[in-house]
Parts: sequence; C-alpha cells; structure tokens
Amino acid sequence: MNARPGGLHDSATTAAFDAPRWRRDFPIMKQRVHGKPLVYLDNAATSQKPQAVIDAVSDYYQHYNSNVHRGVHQLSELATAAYEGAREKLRQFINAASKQEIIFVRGTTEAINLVAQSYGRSHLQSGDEIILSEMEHHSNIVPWQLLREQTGVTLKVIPINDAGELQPGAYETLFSARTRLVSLAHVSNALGSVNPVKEMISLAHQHNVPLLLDGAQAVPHMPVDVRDLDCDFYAFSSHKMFGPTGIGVLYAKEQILIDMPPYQGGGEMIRTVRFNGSTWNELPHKFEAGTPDIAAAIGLGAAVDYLETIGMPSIRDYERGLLEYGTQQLQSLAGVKIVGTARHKAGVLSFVMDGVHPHDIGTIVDQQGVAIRTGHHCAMPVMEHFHIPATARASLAFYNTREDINALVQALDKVREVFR
Ligand code: C6P
Repeated sequence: MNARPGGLHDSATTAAFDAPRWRRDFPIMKQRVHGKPLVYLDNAATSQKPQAVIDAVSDYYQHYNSNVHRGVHQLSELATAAYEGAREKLRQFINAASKQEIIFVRGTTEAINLVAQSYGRSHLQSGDEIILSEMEHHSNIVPWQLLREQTGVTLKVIPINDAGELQPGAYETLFSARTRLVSLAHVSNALGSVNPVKEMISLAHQHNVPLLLDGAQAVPHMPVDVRDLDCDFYAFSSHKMFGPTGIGVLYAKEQILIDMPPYQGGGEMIRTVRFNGSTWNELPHKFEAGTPDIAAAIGLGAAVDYLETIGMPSIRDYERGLLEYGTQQLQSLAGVKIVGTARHKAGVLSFVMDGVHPHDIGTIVDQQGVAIRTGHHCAMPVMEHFHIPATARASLAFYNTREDINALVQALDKVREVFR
C-alpha cells in the first residue's frame, strides 16, 4: 500500500483493512478493459457483486426456484423461507423494530414513489408543504413533483452552499404550519456530502413532521440504524450495496405503514377479493403486489451477510481514509477542481478539469481501464448550483485501493496530454 506520510488519519485505518483480500471475492475484478486491468470507480452508479451473492442467486434458480407464499410443495416452502429470511436479515442490518417494516421494492426510486403515491396522496392536501434539498437525486424530486400535480402540494427547497453542504440555519426557516413531510438525501450521490440527518429528524419531529431519508448512497458505506436515527421512512437499493439489481427496501415505521393505503393492486397484497370490494393482506405484503424478484431478494440477503462479515464500521473507516487520499491526490493536480468539499463526506470525488468536458475525461480514462461516471448524475439542480453541465465522478467502495486512485491520477495525466 502506498502510504503517504502526514496523510489525514490514513495509515492506521487503511493499513488495518485488507481491501485486496475482499477484492478477490469479486470475480469481475479479474476483468481487463481495453487490455488494462479493470479499475472500477463507479460504485455510486452500481457496485460489483461478490461470489457469495452470485452463488446465492444461482443456487435459488438451480435448486429451489418456485413462487413464494403460494405453494404447499417443498420448493415453494424453501423459496418462501429464503425470501422471508432475507427480509429478517435486512431488518437486523438496519435495526428495524419488526419485519413488517421492511417492504421489498425495486429500488430507491420505487420506494420514494411508493411513499409519494400512497402516503402523499392519502395524507397531503393542496397547500401542504414538503421540504426537500437542492442536493437531491431526481428520484427524490420528481415523485414529489408528480404529487404536486395531483394534489397541489408545495415544494420547499433547502439551499446548499459552495462546499455542497446544506446551508446552515436554512432548514429551520422552511417549516410552517403547513409542513407535512421532509424528504432528504442521507448522502448526496453527486457531491458525497453526508447530511446531519439525526439533528434534522429531531427538528422535523419537534414540528410533528415525518422525515424520509434517501439512503441509496449511505447504506453501502456506513452503519445505518433506523431506530437510532428515528427516521420515519428510509429507502435504499440492493445493487449499490453489492446485491443484485431489481430489488431494494422501503423501511417505514409500522404505524405509518398501517395507516397507508396500498400502492399497487394485484395478487399477494390482498386478503379477500369480491367484485364489490377487496380487503388487504397484513404488512409487509400489503405493499408487495405480484410475484416479487425472489432471486434478487435472496441475493440481497447474501450481500447483507457478506457486508456483516467485513463489518460496516470498518468499511466506513477504511473508505474515509481512501477518500482523504483521493482528495489529496486530485487537489494536487493542476487544473482539477473538486466539486463537493463538505466537511462530512462519503466516498464520492466529483471533479471538473480546466478546458476538458467531463465526457472526454470519462472516455479517455476508460481507455486506461478506469471506469468513472460523467454527467449530471441525475442531480441537475446540483449542476445548476455550480453553473456546470456535468462533472466527472469517481466513487469508492471498500474493495478500492490507493493503487486505484493512483491509476485514476495517471489516466488524468493522459487526458491532459491529449488536451495540451
Ligand atoms: N444514483 C448514481 O450514479 P435506483 O436507481 O432507484 O437504484 O437509485 C436512485 C437513486 C436515488 N437516490 C440517490 C442518492 C442515488 O444516488 C440514486 C442512484 C446513481 O449516482 C444512478 S443515477
């Protein structure tokens, strides 16, 4: 490991964590891209999958593929046990009070749409207010705009400062007698800012307002305890936390879910159906209409087991050291500017380079085997704030190393050569 003397609390945390050992669990890491070893720094878009997750999905299809909650035959019982077992693993992972509070959805986007359409349409009226922030992903803006068209609610936005932090003091001033919900990123995907969510939840509750956290970029990188946070809703995606695509979780406090109408109708979510009316299944099934992505849920359960083997506090500490190393490296490059310099950050390095469009950066570093994302990252209001069309973004996971950062820096040298 390329230890740098004087690095910000780096050597102790990074040296203790054996990232290359964990990386060997990910078969895709042996891949070569354009003839170069793969350097995967696009984890905020989606993470890679360890063999244990791939095996869990494949084992289901090979040995007990069957529908859940429907059959009395053995395969169906095995599938149901594995699917519900995965739910229990998720409950423990985020410390929810009961399995009834874990709703399987397609991902963060569907989770937020579910809350907007079910909770929003049944609890909010014209003139009611929802507080969002300027750093939200489109998935935490557009569902509320759709609700605005349907109900006439008003959206209020917490502004950010030029470090990419929520402007101190601004949040509190947005509350009024009509505030009905706050919906906020735990960690920004475009900037990496970690928001002071615990204090923000507490303030919302002082106003008797529930709060939803978009945890898509938090759950893969730090311990999350929904009871300690006391959030009312928490949304996250499996594919960003080393699990399969097509599955994610909406956590919500049980009483809130009881008071919410179903989001979609169909099989599984009903107790009785007659032409003059139907009654709903108990939680969490009331919100899981139709056959779910059973294999993906089981794979997500395996991802949780895997993450717990490593330990979320170790992952958080290691990535913090790696982010500091990456920040120092990028800051030392002439003409490179990091976008998002919040005091509290998770492993996202968004940057721009003088005279080079981010898409050109992405294309040239790809030729060197380095995968990063370029664009607006589905956070156009953030780009607007910084008056830029796009950034290049390197996003970290626990299997990344300082060598990966060094490879990015070398690839950026190539970019400079091309544009000299
Ligand atoms: N961000 C990124 O490259 P889905 O697509 O539903 O799994 O997650 C949506 C989503 C919601 N909130 C945040 C904070 C996110 O980062 C994302 C996904 C990816 O940054 C793809 S745009």
